Amino acid sequence: MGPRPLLILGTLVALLASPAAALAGNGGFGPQSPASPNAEGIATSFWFITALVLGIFLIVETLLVVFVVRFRRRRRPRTADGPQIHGSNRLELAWTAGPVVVLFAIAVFVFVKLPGIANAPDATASGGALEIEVVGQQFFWEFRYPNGAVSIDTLRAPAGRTVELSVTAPDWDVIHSWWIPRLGGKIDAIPGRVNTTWFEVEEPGYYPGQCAELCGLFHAKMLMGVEVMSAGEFDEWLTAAGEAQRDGDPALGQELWEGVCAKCHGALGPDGAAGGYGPKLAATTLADVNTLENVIRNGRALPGRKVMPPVGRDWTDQQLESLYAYLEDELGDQS
Ligand SMILES: [Cu+2]
Repeated sequence: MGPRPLLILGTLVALLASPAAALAGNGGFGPQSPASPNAEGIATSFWFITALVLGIFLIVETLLVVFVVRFRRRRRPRTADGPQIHGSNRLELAWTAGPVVVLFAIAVFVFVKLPGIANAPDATASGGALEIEVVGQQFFWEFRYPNGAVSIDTLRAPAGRTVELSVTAPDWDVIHSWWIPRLGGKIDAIPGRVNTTWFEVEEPGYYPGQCAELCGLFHAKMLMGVEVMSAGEFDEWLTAAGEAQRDGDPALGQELWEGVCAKCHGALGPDGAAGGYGPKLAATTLADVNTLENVIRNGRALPGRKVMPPVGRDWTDQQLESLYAYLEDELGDQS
């Protein structure tokens, strides 16, 4: 073998080795390991299509290389035409039927998988499905549980039970997208519209996600996650949170402050880091409950420019009380 074929062979081997690296783990282009049946359906479809695509790629590239070598010019003069070949019914039928079969296989596979991805299973066992409202806002996620409890950015859920999510955004806000990769596909949070999705997780743990629709300057701060606990732990938490939040709960207040206020305005206190957007809030401003409520409910606008969205227009009084309770605790400690 001369130097040129060696070079070609070397390049080929290198190219064939690279998909292995690309496919390895979550650092590659594969989906994250699924933890819910709908995510499982998405991942299986992904790998089915990937296998077909890689197979076709190998066949096409191998043929290409074989033809390049076999039908190379050799000693024919540059100006001479190669042999003229016309028509081959069998070949033409094959390259028409082949892609049809491949596309049909993909369509059938996906349509078989789709109901298991889109529809939550009928939850007759274990107390039926748990329904949670998910509201996407600039720049946080709010979760409302059946007993009135609220949490911010971390959705808590029981293991082994179907959780159905109604995903939306308030009228004055923009479109966001709910996405916990290990628990299913993306679902848009659209102002004035309710989309539904679901998950069911067996393993307690934390499943991180992120807003998947560019929704403004602090889009990247819309991180969220699902904290899955055992059914007993979850029931305990939900009951306790529901009761505590009725009269203002500093724990929820902290979630509200950190999830809603601090992302733009920075941490509390003179030593706290400044926010990336919006002024750092002075303790005196935060202690003035009336001003605070007005800004939270109505936002702030300068002529022709929206400065701050009305983040808490839909908040319950309990949510405001919770925020005040937290601020009171914190600011009291600092003075
Ligand atoms: Cu968003």
